[in-house]
Amino acid sequence: MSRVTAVELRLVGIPLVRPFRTSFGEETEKVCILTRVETVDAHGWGECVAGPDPGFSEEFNEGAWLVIRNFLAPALFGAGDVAVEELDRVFSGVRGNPMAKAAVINAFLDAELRARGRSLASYLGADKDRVACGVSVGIQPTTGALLEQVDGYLAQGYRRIKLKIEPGRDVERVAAVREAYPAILLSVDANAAYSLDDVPVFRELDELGLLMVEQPLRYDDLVNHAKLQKRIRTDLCLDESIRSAEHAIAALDLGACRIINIKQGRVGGLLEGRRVHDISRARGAPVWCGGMLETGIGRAVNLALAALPGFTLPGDTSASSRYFHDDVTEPHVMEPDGTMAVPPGPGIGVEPRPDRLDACTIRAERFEKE
Ligand code: SMG
Ligand code: MG
Repeated sequence: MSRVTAVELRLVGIPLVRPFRTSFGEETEKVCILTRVETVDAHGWGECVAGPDPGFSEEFNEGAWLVIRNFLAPALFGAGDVAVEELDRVFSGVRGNPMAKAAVINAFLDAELRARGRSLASYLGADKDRVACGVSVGIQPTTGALLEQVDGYLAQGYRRIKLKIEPGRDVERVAAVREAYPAILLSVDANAAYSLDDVPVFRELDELGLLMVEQPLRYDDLVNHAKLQKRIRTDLCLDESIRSAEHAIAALDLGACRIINIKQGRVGGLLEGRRVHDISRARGAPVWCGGMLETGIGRAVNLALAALPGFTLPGDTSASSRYFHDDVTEPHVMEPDGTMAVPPGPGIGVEPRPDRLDACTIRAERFEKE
């Protein structure tokens, strides 16, 4: 329970170590909003997983900025003393916009936990202090370039390789990686680039022993995912389609997927992320922690969530070095055994380094309770 006195937003930009190409676009720089919430007791940090354009979801940086400035921050200021569990109610006047809400809810929770000296992982109910790491490999210009990158990541210790695919750059490339590495945990992510007409493609992928096929069909289409799942052996995993615990229940009950990629930022923050974990676990569905190329702030949040007991598959929680030469926090480092430490300190357990934060800030704005 605490009272919010100020909310600060920063749009930050950090170059990526290499371009990241998916079926819906390419990024060469990470540009996102960092949130800082001040309460009467402490301050906390959050990160919005929206990007510069509405390509992955309807939300995008400039829109999220306005939602926070015009609606979420005023609602927080008006709420007085609140507990993090009450924020769903405080924000009930704002439909959707889970990424904007997550950025504020997580920062508030961080402040609460810092004030109490309690780590996020312990608050959430984590049962481990290290998590297994996978890595997501963007679409490469050639199969040779893809094999080279996979090689490099496996040498570093990553425990699961996920290949981004799109029509025309799928079966042949995935088969080449499978041939080179017959025994690795291998999955693919289509980011909604296919339709039910592509069942033959998924039947061919069925022969390659994949851990899962992630989000093959439209971002909002549970029914056709259920139809596809009936026609192939490989487990489907949903990402874009799951934007709340209710979606997770619907997807699992419909048979639209057997595995869920939990991105807390996509479902409205840590508490909703934990709900998705809980309902999946109760239904026996494995979950894993997705990634949105987060800075060290969002990565610390993901590591804490990924330490919950239902996260039984390696996630897209890769080391800072996979994304940035110079992160905003101290880098999160992966050991050669392919695991990364969950920050043990109070709250999310990391702070932005002031010099780095200033260097990568594009714009900042501060709102105070009147
Ligand atoms: O954070 O390592 C990461 C990226 C993981 O592939 C990844 N994310 O659909 O799962 C996904 C994509 C979405 C990010 S595109 C900016
Ligand atoms: Mg995905």
